[in-house]
Amino acid sequence: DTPAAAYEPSMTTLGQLKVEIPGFKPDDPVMTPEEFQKASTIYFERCAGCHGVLRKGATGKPLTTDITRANGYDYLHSFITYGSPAGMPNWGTSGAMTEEETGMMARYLLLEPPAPPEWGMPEMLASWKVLVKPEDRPKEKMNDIDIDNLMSVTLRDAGQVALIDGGTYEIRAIIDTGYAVHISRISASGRYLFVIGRDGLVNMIDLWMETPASVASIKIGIEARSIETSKFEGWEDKLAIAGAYWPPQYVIMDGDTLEPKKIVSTRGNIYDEQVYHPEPRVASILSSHYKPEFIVNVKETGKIIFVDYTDLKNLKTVEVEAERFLHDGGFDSTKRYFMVAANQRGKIAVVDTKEDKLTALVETGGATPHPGRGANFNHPVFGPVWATSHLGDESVALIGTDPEGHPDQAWKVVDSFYALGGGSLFIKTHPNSTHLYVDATLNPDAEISASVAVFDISKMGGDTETDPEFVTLPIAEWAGIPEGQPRVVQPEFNKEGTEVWFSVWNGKEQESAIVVVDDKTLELKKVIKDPKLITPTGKFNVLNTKDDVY
Ligand code: DHE
Repeated sequence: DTPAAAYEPSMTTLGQLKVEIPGFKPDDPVMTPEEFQKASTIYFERCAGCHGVLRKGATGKPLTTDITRANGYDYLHSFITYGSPAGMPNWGTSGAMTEEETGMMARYLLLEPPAPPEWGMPEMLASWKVLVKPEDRPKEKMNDIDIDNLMSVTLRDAGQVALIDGGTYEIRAIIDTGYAVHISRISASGRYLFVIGRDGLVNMIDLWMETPASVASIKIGIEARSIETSKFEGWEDKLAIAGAYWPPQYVIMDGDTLEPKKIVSTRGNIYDEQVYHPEPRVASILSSHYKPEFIVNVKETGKIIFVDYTDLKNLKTVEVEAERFLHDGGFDSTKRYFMVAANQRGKIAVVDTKEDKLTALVETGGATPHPGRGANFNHPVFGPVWATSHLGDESVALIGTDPEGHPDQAWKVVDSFYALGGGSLFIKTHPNSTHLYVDATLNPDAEISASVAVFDISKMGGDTETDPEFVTLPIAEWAGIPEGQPRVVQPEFNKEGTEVWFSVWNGKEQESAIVVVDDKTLELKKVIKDPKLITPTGKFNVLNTKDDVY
C-alpha cells in the first residue's frame, strides 16, 4: 500500500545544492522527500566518509542497493543502532542518532543513492573570494605571536579553528572555516595557514596580520579532506593543492589568492583489477622536498600520483601502482621516502620521492594501519624507523627506513608490539623526545579511549619476543571534565619538542579541553579550557607541520 505516485522523482537540496531524488520503484520503502533530504544530509555528514558518496565502500562496507536490499531493513537498522567491532559506530545506542533517525537511515539505504552534482571551474570560481588582496596585506609581521609555536586546532563541530599560542596557551584567534576542518597545513615560508573543511571549503589564513584572519577562501568540492602547498626550492608559497572526496578530483590553486588554476579528475581504473571506478577519492596529499611535485594518494584505485607543478598547461604526472585503499601517511626522517597506509590490505606503501617509484609494500601484521603522518625515531637496535598504530587492533609496527645504514631492516617490520588497545588513530614523537605516544581514540572502552600509551624509546631492545613496557597517561581524567565520554585524540608536539598536546574531544554541548603534557617528566603541564573550545580534534604546530617533523 505504498503508492508509487507519491514518490515521484523530484529535486531536493543537499547542503546548498540541488540534487535529484532518484526514481522510486513500486516496492521502495516509504520516504517523503523531506525525509529523503534529511537522510541524504545525515548520510553525507556521518556515513559518506567511510562508505563513499556512491556507497561503493572503502573504509566501510559497500552499501549499494543489491547488498542493502538483500540484507533488509531489520539488519540495517540494527547495524546502524548497535555498530560493529570492525569500526562501525553505534549511532543509535551512543545517542548520536535518534530511534527515528536510525529507522530513517535504514530505509534510505534501501533506495538508490543520489549522485551529487559535479563541481567544476564555474562552481569554484563562483565560490572563490579574495578577502584581503595580496597588495593590501601586511608587509611585515604585525603581531607579537611566536608563529612557529602556534597551534592550529580544529574546532570540529563549531566549523572553526582556534590559533593557540604554544608559549602562553592563550587563544590568539578563532576563525570561521568550513565544517569540521580535517587538517591544517602551512606554506613553506610559515606565513600562511591553509585549512580545509569536510564540505570542501578552503580558508587561507594570514598569520602576519595583527589578529590572524582569512585572506582568501574557495569551495573546491562537496566533500574533501586534504590540502597542501608547494615546498620545493623556488616554489615556496607559490601554489596550493586540495583533494576532494566528491567530486573525485584535485585542484591546483594560486598560493597567494587561491585562484583555481587546474582541476584534475581522479576517476579511472583500479590499479590491479583494471576495472573502472567512478569515485576514486583523494586521500592524503604531501609536498615533495626533492622535486617540484605534489604526492597525491588516490584511495579506491590504489594509485600514488606524483604531480609535477612546474607547467600546469602541460601537466606531467607519474602514476605509481601501489595498493588500496590509500589513506594517511607521512615522510621518513630524511623526507625522501613517503609511507602511506593502504588500509584495506593491511599494508604500508613506500614510495621514493627522488626516483618517483614504488620502493616497497610492507605488510604491517596489524589490522587497518592508521598512522596519521606516522612517527620517526632512532631505535637503539634497529636504527631509523617509522611507526604506525592500527585502527583494528592494539598493535604498533616499526618499519626500518634506512636502506643505506641498515639495509637488512629497510622496508621491513623490525618489531611489532601492543599498546593500549584497538581504535588507535594517531602516533607521535619528535626528534627531541625519547617518547612514543599512541592514542586509542575509537576504542569502545571509555577508559582506554580517554588515555594514551607512552613508550620509552631509549629502552626499546632487539628482543622482538618481549613487548616494550608502556606508561598509561589518563589524559581525560587530568582534564577534569565531569560530563560526557570524552575521547583523547592526536598527540602533537610544540616547536621545541618539549611538550605534547592532546585533544580531549567531548560532545558538542559538553566541555572539551586541550591537555598539555611535559615530555620529559610525563606530568601534566596545563589544561586549556574555554567555552569556545568546542569539540577540538586535530592540532597542528606551525613549525613541525611546515617542515614535516614527526
Ligand atoms: Fe581523518 C587525516 C580521512 C575520520 C581527524 N583523515 C586524514 C587524512 C585523510 C582523512 C584522507 C589525511 C589528510 C592528509 O594528510 O592530507 N578521516 C578521513 C576519513 O575518510 C574518515 C575515516 C571518515 C570521515 O568521515 O571523515 C576520517 N578523521 C576522522 C575523524 O573522525 C577524526 C578523528 C575527527 C574528524 O575531524 O572528523 C579525524 N584526520 C583527522 C586528523 C588528521 C586526519 C586530526 C590529521 C592527522 C595528522 O597528524 O596529520
